[in-house]
Amino acid sequence: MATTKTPQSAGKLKGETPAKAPTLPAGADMPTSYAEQQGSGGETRQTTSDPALTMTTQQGISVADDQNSLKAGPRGPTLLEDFILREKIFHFDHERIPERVVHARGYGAHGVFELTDSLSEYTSADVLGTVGQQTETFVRFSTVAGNKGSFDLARDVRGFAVKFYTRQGNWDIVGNNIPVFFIQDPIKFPDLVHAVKQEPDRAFPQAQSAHDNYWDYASLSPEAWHMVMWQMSDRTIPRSFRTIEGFGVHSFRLVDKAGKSTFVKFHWKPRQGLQSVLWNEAVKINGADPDFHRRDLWQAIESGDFPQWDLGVQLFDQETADKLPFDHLDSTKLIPEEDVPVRLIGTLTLNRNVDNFFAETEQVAYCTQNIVPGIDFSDDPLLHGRNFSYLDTQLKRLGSPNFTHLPINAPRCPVMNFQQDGHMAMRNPKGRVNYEPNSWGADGGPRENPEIGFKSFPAEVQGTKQRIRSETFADHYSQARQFYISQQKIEQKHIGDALVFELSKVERVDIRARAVSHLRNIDAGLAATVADGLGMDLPDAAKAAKPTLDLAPSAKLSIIANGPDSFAGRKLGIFLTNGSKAALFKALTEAVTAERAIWEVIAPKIGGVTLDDGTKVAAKQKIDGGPSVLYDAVAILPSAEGAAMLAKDAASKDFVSDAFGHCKFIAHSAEAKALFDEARIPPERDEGFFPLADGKDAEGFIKACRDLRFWPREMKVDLDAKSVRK
Ligand code: HDE
Repeated sequence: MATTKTPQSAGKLKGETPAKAPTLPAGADMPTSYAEQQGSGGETRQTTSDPALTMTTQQGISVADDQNSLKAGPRGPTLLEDFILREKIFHFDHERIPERVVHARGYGAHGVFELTDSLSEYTSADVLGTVGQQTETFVRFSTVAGNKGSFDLARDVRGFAVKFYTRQGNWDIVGNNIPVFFIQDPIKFPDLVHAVKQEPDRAFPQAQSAHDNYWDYASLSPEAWHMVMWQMSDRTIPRSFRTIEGFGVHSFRLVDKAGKSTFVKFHWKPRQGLQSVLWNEAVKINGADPDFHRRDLWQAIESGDFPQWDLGVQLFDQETADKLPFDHLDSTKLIPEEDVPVRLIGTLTLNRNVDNFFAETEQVAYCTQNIVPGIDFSDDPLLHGRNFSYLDTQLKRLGSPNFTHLPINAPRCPVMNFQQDGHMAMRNPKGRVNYEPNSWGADGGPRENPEIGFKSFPAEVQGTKQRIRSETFADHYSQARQFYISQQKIEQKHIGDALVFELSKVERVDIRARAVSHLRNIDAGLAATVADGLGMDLPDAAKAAKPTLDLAPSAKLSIIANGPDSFAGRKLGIFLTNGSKAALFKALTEAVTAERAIWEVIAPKIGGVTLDDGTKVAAKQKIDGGPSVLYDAVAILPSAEGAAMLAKDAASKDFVSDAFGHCKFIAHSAEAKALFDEARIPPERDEGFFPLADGKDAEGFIKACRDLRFWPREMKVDLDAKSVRK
């Protein structure tokens, strides 16, 4: 008897009568596709009589029972003959692929890139040529040091990797949210990564640089200190993936049709503005919602609030490069925007969440070597190391040279060559010819195309073979100082706080001292602040290969100077109790919605509250699960009775005192006073507090929230603020 299956009748053998659906008790809610019954173990069994819904093995054999393995007698032993059990467990045992060595924790989304300004004058790349052209993209954001299951708000660099599926093949910009890197030579990368990840004997700390090994390495590596300054800034605790910049870091080349080359650095500028959280907040968010960043991105896209970035380019020629006070091939340096302006040429919009995290986000394989005709590499040695590493790592992680056959990695343009076979090959050419040159004429398969094929820029190279670092890479502190003096006062304070925090976790005193010795070459005030914060004497300055230059500050390096101009896309937490004023709640939610921001209700019980006019409002969070760290600003609107009750509740008091300590804008009803008093909020309210009496107050409050925080408060609530440099 023929037993072949068609896709339409998958699961059903021809000529077979489907089993009868079991009957449910009268009145039971009968699902259309399956019936429910109790299994012999008391569990719910869901069976179907629809062949199209019938479960099968990987070989397509219909499964009658997925809850009980085949046993000799009801109490076993289990029989080896049970191929259904063995196949299911076998597949489960092999579900994991190795996580990425670095950037293991990440989150991806699909999007589209639209060109708004043509670069055809500089490059033959099709993707950068025609204004209005749209190119499909896939973006993956990540942290670097933590394992796949680590928390989102680690103090860490964020990866910002973009794959463009262009008509000329895949182009990847595998960048970070920081424009420079820790090291100048790829041979150092394994040591850097070993040093920052968990210490090998004890396997902790997870996802943090605050430990001896990291600071031992950094303090022995002067080239790392520009990046260390960025790492200790609030750039490494972003509010959202939506609020980070992206940088290609290295110089690349654009090459025009005539073969002329122009250097280029790539930038992603978030339309949402730069935003970060405070360190104490980050620590608490990690406990309250370890998935804070992925949830935020997923929710924004799911609700249609698509995040956008402008792609910017810094274009410069060799002559300009020669005038810079450092070498643009050194990845520990950036080119200030004041020296070479960023030209915005297109917009990236993330508009679709993945259907399957594993298939897309986990299996996407970015490679710095993925460039298209019209784009080429510079001589940056770090980039050359990466060009080897990314291809190599995909073989380990994805297990086959055919990783480009996976839908997330497959180019959207034709792929034709004579590479063949290998594990899991999906793209298998037909025909007799699998080599070239061949003389099979029209049946001979793809041919080279000297006209449009990729040609490397014919840069002249010469030199003696040697293991040496260029003298032009030797200034390690000037740009570190420039970064520090470009920060606003409160940002400088945060850098000092972060250094003190991290070095306080370092056990060896000599490592702490060696770290501070570098700060002396960067900024005397910062070095003094950190030494004081650590309770140690100021060490001698580290030996510098070159004197530190006084470069002009660059406003583009500050987060606060490049923040958002509205509260759009951010989240207000509204804390309600029974009897809260309906008029205030209504005015507030209207003002938030008008600003294109979102709000969430927190209440003593998840079932919600009844307002003073009898309206019932559902809660999104019960107070214990919705601490104020999950919100950008808060409104505390209890009734008098509610406030008296909350004043006795630890979680409610934490909600208020954290919002206060984290410098949030706080709207409140007059009745909230009882709670504020118990939470020991100072009775004199600063200008970050907004008493709400009517709808107009609500608008004023939301307008104030456009600023990230009420920063003047931080100087009052933080003991370390005393030591901030005047
Ligand atoms: Fe990476 N890096 N990297 N890196 N990197 C990887 O590739 C490497 C560097 C960056 O979301 C790995 O597919 C070397 C700089 C991102 O999938 C690996 C060196 C920058 C991602 C690797 C560097 C980055 C990675 C691990 C020094 C910013 C995540 C898994 C020469 C410009 C991409 C993988 C994603 C991932 C090697 C330095 C960014 C091991 C050898 C500089 C965003 O191949």
